[in-house]
Amino acid sequence: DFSNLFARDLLPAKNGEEPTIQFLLEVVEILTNYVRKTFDRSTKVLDFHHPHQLLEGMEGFNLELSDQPESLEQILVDCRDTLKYGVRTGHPRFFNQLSSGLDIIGLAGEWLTSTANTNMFTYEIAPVFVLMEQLTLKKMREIIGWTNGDGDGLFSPANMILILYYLASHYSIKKAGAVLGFGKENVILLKTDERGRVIPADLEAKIIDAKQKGYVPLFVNATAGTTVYGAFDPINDIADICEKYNLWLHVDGAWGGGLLMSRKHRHKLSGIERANSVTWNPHKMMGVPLQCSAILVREKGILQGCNSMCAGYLFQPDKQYDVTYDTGDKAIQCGRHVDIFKFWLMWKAKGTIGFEQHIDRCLELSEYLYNKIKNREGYEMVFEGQPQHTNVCFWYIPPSLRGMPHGDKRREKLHMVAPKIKAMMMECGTTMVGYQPQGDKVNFFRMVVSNHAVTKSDIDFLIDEIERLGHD
Ligand code: ABU
Repeated sequence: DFSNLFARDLLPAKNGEEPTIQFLLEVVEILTNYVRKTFDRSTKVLDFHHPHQLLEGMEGFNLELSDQPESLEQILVDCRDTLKYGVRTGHPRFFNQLSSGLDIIGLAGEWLTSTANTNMFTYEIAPVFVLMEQLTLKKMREIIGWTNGDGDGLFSPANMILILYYLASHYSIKKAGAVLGFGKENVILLKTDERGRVIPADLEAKIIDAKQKGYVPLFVNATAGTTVYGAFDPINDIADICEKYNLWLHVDGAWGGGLLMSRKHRHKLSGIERANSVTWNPHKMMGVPLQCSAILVREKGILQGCNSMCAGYLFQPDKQYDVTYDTGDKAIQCGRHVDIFKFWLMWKAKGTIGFEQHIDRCLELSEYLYNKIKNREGYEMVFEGQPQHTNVCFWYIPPSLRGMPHGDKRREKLHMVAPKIKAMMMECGTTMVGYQPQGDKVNFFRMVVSNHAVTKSDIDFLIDEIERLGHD
């Protein structure tokens, strides 16, 4: 009975050991129940409520903060309800985001990380985690193809760390241009082909144009796995141009970097070893719990050189150990969360081979979806041909629009279809998939697979659900 117990009764309180253990066991039961149900397809993906409903308070669950402490019983209710009204991103029918799934080893790693509750900035308080990070980053650099895995890196949300100028890419690059003081107008967008891949000739033309205007181009971002189309830019062609004009080449492999683990698919990133820097987010395609985002650079010492502020109270040079293991001065922030342990633990538990199997399987599942719908009545693909990544982009055409001539009226109506179906999916709680417009294309569905729990039956379910909800 926790109704008469409060946080003050837990450790470090005198006699706090027993209630602490009992309380934590209750929490573990809540979490393990949640985990069990996440993989149970009869459980909904979400129990949707509008913001005003949650803010007004649900029965027994009030988001308002109070002056007086709540009992541990209420705290346990708060834990249960927080999960109840959230979204099960590990559910096999959650396809909404590039990061999805619930890896049990990764979860254990995250729990351990929170228990250790330390900070990555110095070896003195995170000796094991700092070494794990260094070894894992070296392994990733070897996989990229940099000689001996030399270079540097950090697990830290990444694109902002780099100096930015040219792109055809994720909006974070444009945002970084603004934050870093270059200005959005100095971030130049490149033309892409119908599949969303940069056209190298356009890059070269824009470099020449910028130089003629007296600007100094310095940075090119190539994307390996764009967010919507899953497109891979031709890195070798872009690298040739960067070498010719002496520009820094960054490869944003946040989404597509995971394919480096697959002997079958890594050719899509061919040329990545020529990059000066790479972003690679294991929390996306590799199923590592959020957040786990690596920035890797080929030149050793450059992170320290760019970011070091030598804060004397943290990075004393006269410590008794090799202070090059104090990684904090390389980062743009001070405190840094331990993102490495869950990834390192998963790598230990699966082996490199396990990640390869995961990647290959996700790609096979999206191929299954593509083959299922490419000629199916009521579907139109957004671009021709097999997708490069797991992104399958398509329109669902409800029966009432199928005979309608192409033109503004049809476009207007089609634009409303995906949001309407998505809203119904969320109200029913059965599945979630993303949609968006892109350029002159009206709203379409973007299906992605990165969750190791997904099977062909879940892909079939999604299609059945779209047709059930979209049947007018
Ligand atoms: N970093 C972009 C992720 C967007 C998405 O999950 O769709």
